[in-house]
Amino acid sequence: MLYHLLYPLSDQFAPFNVFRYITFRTAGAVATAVLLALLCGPAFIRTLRRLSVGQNIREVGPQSHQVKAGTPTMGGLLILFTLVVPTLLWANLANVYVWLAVGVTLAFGAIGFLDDFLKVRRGRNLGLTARGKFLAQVGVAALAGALLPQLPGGAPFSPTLAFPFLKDLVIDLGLLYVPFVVFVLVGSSNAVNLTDGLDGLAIGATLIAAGTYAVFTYVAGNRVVASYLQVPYVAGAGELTVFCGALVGASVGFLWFNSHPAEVFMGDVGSLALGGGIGIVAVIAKQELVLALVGGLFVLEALSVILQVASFKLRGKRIFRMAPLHHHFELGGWAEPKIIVRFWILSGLFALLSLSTLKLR
Ligand code: 57M
Repeated sequence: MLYHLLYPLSDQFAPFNVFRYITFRTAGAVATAVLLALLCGPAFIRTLRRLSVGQNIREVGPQSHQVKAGTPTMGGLLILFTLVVPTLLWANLANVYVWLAVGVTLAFGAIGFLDDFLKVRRGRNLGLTARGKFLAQVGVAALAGALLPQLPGGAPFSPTLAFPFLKDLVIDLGLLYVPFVVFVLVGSSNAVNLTDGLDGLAIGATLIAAGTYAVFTYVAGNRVVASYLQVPYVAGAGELTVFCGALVGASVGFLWFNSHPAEVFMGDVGSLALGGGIGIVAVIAKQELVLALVGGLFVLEALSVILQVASFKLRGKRIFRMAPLHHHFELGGWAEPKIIVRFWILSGLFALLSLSTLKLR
């Protein structure tokens, strides 16, 4: 909004010329999101407590988690508020990708909210059925995938898949594009959801992923840089850098309260939204395959569950002490903070590796 209000005044007041720069508006979005979260967080958490929106801890979990019972959950509402407001404040609202990213994030958040709300109201860790949740996610993702090539304004969005390292390999997915987008969005949403099992773990990894995609979207939206680095140019994708900046700020702000010992959990309203938001940014920037690297921790956590369940069903034996992976180390005697920080370090290394794909082609 500020872009539309202040940039036109740059003729009368030259300093307002800065509002044309994505970098400046991204920095503004980061700062606004952090400030908003730190200002609104305490009152928001008090409200969750007053409304008894507390986390039910499942028996199956590590005993160490029982002390967390009653921790306010649905903190994802604060993340969404401190993500969307700065985005609408600092991004160019004529950019259709901004609205698609915000829309997909909020839609996944709504699915998570319903799940959290049912869990809290029933006083048990049983919200939406796994099938219901999955179908709702597939529906939102399919709509986003179908809409993308039809979006008004800007250059037509081609349903193609680019590959990291292989600059000349671009495949037109045609009708397979929608199922592909569904796979990316539903996969990333559930991967973040599974990862969100230790204080600050998911939000810290999200912070790193959002900062990494701020680079990828900036590059994708800049014709000169995209051409130099030989990555797909997506006209208008640069505005998503502002969205990624707001997501970095919102993550920093939430981590302030979610750090161990957590005063609040994000809930499915947060984890599903964050995964959906990172996923749609990766799709628009045409950097979907590299998401497996940027979100390397999320992939490891999801894989650990898939392997554990498969092994349990096929062999009747577990591979890990418990899945997802963070519980395996917890049951192995690692302290929670140590697991969290080491997993963040892994996330950071994955992010650096992903950025190397910009150069190694
Ligand atoms: C998402 N939710 C946390 C919190 C958070 C198939 C199976 C692997 C599915 C999986 C599952 O149900 N995952 C659901 C993980 C839960 O966190 C809540 O959920 C929101 C995110 N969706 O925002 O509201 C618990 O995680 C802890 N937590 C923190 N700090 C945080 O900042 O400590 C969360 C955020 C919270 C809190 O204890 O209650 C969760 O873990 O459920 N199931 C599992 O992950 C279970 N693993 C399992 O069953 N493994 C089996 C097989 C079937 C894979 C095995 O290994 O044999 C774990 N679930 C629980 N505890 N509750 C086991 C440990």
